[in-house]
Amino acid sequence: MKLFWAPQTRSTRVFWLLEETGIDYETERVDLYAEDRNDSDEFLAASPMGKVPAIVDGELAMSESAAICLYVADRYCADRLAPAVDDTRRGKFLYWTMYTPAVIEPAMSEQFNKVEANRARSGWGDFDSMIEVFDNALEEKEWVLGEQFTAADVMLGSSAVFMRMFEMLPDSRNLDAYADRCLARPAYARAMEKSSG
Ligand SMILES: N[C@@H](CCC(=O)N[C@@H](CS)C(=O)NCC(=O)O)C(=O)O
Repeated sequence: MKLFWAPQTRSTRVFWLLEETGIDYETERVDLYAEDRNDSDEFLAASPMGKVPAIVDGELAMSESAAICLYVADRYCADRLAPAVDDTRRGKFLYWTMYTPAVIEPAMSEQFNKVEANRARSGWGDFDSMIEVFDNALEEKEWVLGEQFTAADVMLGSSAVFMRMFEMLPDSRNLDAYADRCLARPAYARAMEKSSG
């Protein structure tokens, strides 16, 4: 498996997931800010929009961090990082893995850019409802599905850490403690080291 990445981007979450799996992988850094950016055909086949992260795994070339997390967890770490398809927790696992790109990120972007929210018309609701739902999901839980850490926590945890870094995380005991638990994982520390550039 090869991971295309750039420092301080969503690539970190895929590094984190790969470190959680323990599988071997190689990496190729993409210079997103090069003046004469000349992306390789291999990278563009994986990421037609030229965005990181992206992976190539044998004949598969793909991008979108949540899709990559689902693919890698299912393919290489089923049961440990992803509940099986016939596990009753599977639906919530999919819901929470997609919550980052479908709800957290658009709501964050709206908040950050001071765009007026329209809760009913936006698929992601608004920033405050996004936080409330996220926070409630972690009430008395270590990880979003309970005791088991999964790929959904990689997506959600990276978002919680990111929001805290940008001082967007409101006072919330659950989310703050969750971000701390993510940061304390050895795989997270290894991912930060490898993706710091
Ligand atoms: N929805 C995508 C977003 C990917 C994305 O926006 N990547 C940014 C870095 S975090 C990027 O590659 N930007 C550079 C560019 O668009 O040229 C995902 O979750 O993977």
